[in-house]
Amino acid sequence: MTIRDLTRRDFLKTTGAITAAAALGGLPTDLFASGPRMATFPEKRELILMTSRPPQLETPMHIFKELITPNDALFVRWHLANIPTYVDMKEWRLKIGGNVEKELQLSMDDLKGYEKISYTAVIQCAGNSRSFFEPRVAGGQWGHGAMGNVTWTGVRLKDIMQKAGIKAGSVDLAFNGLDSAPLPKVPDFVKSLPVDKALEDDIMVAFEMNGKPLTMLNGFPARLIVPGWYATYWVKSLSDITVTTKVFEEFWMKPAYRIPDNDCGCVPPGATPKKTVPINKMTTRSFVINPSDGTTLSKGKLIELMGIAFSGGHSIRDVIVSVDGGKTWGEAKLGQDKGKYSWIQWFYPWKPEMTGSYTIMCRATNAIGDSQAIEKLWNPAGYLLNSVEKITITIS
Ligand SMILES: Nc1nc2c(c(=O)[nH]1)N[C@H]1C(S)=C(S)[C@@H](COP(=O)(O)O)O[C@H]1N2
Ligand SMILES: [Mo]
Repeated sequence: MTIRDLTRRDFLKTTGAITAAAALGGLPTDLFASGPRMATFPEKRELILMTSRPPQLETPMHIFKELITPNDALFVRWHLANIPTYVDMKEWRLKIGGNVEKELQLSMDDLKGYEKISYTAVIQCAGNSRSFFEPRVAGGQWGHGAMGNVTWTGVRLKDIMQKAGIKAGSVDLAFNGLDSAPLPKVPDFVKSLPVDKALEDDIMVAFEMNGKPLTMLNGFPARLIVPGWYATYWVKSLSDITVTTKVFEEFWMKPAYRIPDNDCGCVPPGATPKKTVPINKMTTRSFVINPSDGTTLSKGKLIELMGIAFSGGHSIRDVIVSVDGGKTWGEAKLGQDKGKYSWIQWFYPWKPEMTGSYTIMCRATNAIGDSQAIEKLWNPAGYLLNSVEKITITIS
């Protein structure tokens, strides 16, 4: 355990709260004071530990000051405890089968024979930010760190499928990886995409992240990339692609990973959706990254507020920023544009002239006008959260 992700002020604040509780005959003094539990896994720096079997690791927010998330800092999420820890590349093949003209078994060299493509894309877990749902919902209690921005390199799924030849009457492509469940009762993690979606130009079978082979925990040796859509479809350690003639509705497509079938993907808190559809593209989001929540800064000094914004495959048109809790807003300057799937940095110079507490907020709008609401939406699985985020800082 470590306290390195808490500012001194946070630490004192937390300790103060615990001491007060302890004085009331409540908690042991060290229960929360030590901050989030950290762990170091192979090829990873110290990250926030959610669970260790299967590995689930969250990225601390300060990492997002960087436009590209380093490989060793990218979050990790697996569903099943039997994950690959070693892959013999002499044996590994990507198998393509089902309703195709010609079954394929591609080695890594075969895969690298297709035309190479590369782009930067946000990877975000469908459950990112779930711990901020009100009322709370079951499932992994992620903060905001189940996301990252990575440059992916690989080949087009479309080119591989063209070689295999999808036969008439095909409906879905199902994707399976090398992981498996320790108990036969737990369904294998298999995800599917409708044929039309799977054959879009930008769907990638990636073998590199930020110019290096994928880390084992992020899906070595190859994974699917569905840019703009939640990472649940980005099947890691890909081993099998099967073309189906029926809608693929096994556990991880139904009942898991579904959202209410309406415009907001939401229902009133506590309600059960009447009809659901598989989760798909990401909502528009933005965050204040620097300064971090709870920081104290000096009066009369120019600060550059900085953050990030992204949307489900649409560029960010603008980001507006408020330093007075949403009463007034100004437009931020946007940073380097790395394409519609990447996040973009925003910058907002500000010189606080008075001491006190300030609530800083940001709100992004994408190229087709989708934006962020002040009010939080709700659904029972804790997906799609994209309300306006705020942080509080002190000027002294
Ligand atoms: N084979 C396999 N692929 C998978 C998963 C999994 O459990 N097994 N989880 C998915 C989910 S829900 C997420 S959020 C991302 C996480 O990717 P990362 O671990 O590289 O961050 O992988 C996706 N691909
Ligand atoms: Mo996820």
